Amino acid sequence: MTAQPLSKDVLRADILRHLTYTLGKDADHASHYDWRMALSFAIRDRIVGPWFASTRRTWAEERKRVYYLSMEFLIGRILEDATINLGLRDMAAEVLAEAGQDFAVLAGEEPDAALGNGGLGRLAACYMESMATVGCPAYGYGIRYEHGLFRQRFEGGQQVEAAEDWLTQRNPWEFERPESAYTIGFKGEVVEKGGKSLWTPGETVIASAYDTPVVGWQGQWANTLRLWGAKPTQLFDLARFNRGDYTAAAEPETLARTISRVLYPEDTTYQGKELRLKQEFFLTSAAIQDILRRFLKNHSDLRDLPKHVAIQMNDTHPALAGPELIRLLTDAHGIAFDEAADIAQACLGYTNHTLLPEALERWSTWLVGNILPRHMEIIERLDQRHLAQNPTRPHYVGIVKHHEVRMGELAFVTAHRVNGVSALHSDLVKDRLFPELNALHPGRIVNQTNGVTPRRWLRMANPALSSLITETIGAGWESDLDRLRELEPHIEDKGFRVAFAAAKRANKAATSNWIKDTTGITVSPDALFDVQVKRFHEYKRQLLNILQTIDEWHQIRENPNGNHVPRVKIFGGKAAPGYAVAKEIIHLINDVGTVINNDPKVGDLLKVVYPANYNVSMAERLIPAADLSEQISTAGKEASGTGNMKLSLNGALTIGTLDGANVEIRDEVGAENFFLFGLTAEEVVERRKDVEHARHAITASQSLQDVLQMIAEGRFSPTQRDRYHGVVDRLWNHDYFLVTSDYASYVAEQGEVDRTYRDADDWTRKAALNTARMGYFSSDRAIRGYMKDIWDIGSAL
Ligand code: NBG
Repeated sequence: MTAQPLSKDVLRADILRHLTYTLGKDADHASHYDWRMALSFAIRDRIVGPWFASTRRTWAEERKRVYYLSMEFLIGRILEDATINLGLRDMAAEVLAEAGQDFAVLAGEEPDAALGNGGLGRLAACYMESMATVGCPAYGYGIRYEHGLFRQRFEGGQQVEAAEDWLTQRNPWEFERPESAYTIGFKGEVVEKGGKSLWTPGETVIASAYDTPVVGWQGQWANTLRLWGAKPTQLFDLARFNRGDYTAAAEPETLARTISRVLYPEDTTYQGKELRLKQEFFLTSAAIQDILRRFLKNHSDLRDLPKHVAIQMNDTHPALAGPELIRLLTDAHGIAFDEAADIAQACLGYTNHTLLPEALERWSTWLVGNILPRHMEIIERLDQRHLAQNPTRPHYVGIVKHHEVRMGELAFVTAHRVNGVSALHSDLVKDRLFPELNALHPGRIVNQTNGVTPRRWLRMANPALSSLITETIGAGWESDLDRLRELEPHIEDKGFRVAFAAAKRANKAATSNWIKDTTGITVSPDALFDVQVKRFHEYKRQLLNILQTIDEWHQIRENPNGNHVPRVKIFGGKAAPGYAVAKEIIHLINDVGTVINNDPKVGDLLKVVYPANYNVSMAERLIPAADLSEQISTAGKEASGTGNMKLSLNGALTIGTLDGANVEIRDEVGAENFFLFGLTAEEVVERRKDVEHARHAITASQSLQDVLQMIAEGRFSPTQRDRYHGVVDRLWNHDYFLVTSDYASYVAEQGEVDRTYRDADDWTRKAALNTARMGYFSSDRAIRGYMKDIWDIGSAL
């Protein structure tokens, strides 16, 4: 099953063969691009063996498969990750060096596959890699967006978005499968005939498959990520063309392709746009049709479906999976409605990723009825059936209410398991989001705390620390992350701590150079690297961080000879294009940075760095260089976080609230190795009951008054002094996310961070303990949890 051993000669020959015959290039004239493509094809060749072997075994042993339905897969680059998983990284580098090429340079030129916005999409990518590593037979189903998440740049400190174009270059990782295509219908009408409902769609498009193999650690197993591209059912209107109507002739094609053209850039707000609903159904219908076709190849009784099929809905975006499966079971295969609903439920699981009310999808019944008339009928019938089965259901609970289809309730009712993504979040899903449904269905809601893949996020991103770990505890921790605990006794050795600190220092030095190259800002690798990288959202409170930065600047100016710990404040992240408040915070951070970075009184004591266009590749660069991880969301708002796990795993200490997985991270690494501050989720609810909470918090803190005063005066926007009046006004009057209430304890805890950092050896001990105790947060553990508690599936390895 493992990848065949490969000699250097064979790899070299493969690369040259691809250069010559796949790219049509003579080695003497080949560009970086050509070499990267040739290398990628040669690596892909080595994945095909394990991929075929895995597929054959799954068929032969009639194994159950997991189908992971997700509107987002935030993959990043593939080349280096796949090469490392195959154990070919060093060999590939040597072969290329002999040809005068640098592996790292070539790998660094691969565009990120940015088919996702943030946490939800990156989690899906980690889970695909872990399912391949632990030998869980699985398909990921998603959309092959032509344009992934927008590219961000700053103009005058403000975010400007541009289209992203990863597919303008050839994508060497995918196999186009024109033969795997399904018709997806929209609109039209439903007619009753002989007790049967017949839906005749008014519009159709083709969903056409593109397969990317995903190989696990050491090439022992590989699964498929199947992304659907939209194509027209009718290619070209020749009659119109012949009449001279050239633009109109291409119209059907343009319209169809729109469906897989672009990823919606909102991660936590839902817009109710028709095209988005069409995208969701496009993915879901293609996936369900594909699942049934595969099942029916060697089974005939659809009642056995749950024995062979587990379908996971990644958030509510694919929540039409239930209605679509029921529709096909009833309308196309003649199964009675109730039985079809039971079969669907036994197959389906639903993961909730957020409690934010603005993120919960609710489609108007008018829109659903218009775009998917048959599904609207099925949804209403499911709602009635649920009420009939649960007569005590309160009148205000249900799938269809106030002329809206509530996708959360739909997903809950159609699934046999519903899960949250951290212990705290799962409790809140029970108590705050679905209390009534939880009472009717005790035990349906379970927890699966998120995880991250240590192959990409430690082994690949942090070779310096990875080598030290392997030297210290031996190989194999990459697929058995609990083994990091074996580091603990070594942390008491001075020699180990020196080596640990040296690895961090090397990462910081490399990142300092990169910061200089990308932003022009000079930073010292000896300063404390304080990192907040994530999407911009009010609840994540980048604003709190920049307020504290202003306070720090103020302290330095007031007392330039004080005992200040030099810091580099590093920000990274994008705001949804329509999210004005988040964009204003981005602008403020850049404005504050301009003032601080050019203040001669400050020098190396404080820098603010915000490189544009944060993405997976930038995360791989920044996370290994971080000393401090900012996880400062308003408690009760961050479902889990996964960046928090990556940073701690790479030896950063966290400053954070008791929110999401921070709670469990702190339990694992030890309270003494974590900087805790702020209100708890329960205190947050209490605090909001005081309508004057912000006024009370501000008047109690001289430092906060000073900071707000400086912003209001225009100290950071001298050319437009009132630029941030809105920001200051909101803090005084509408501080829903309790920035002001948590300010004082945050600033105090940052002081504790400084005191700890001054004792470099103690800091290193704490950092190393973070790494050693993060084994629990491997996505392998998370996937094994899903396999056991939700999917009821065994490993094939
Ligand atoms: C995000 C949450 C994060 C969580 C990830 C993955 C969405 C809608 N939600 O806290 O905000 O870590 O999902 O579960 O992206």
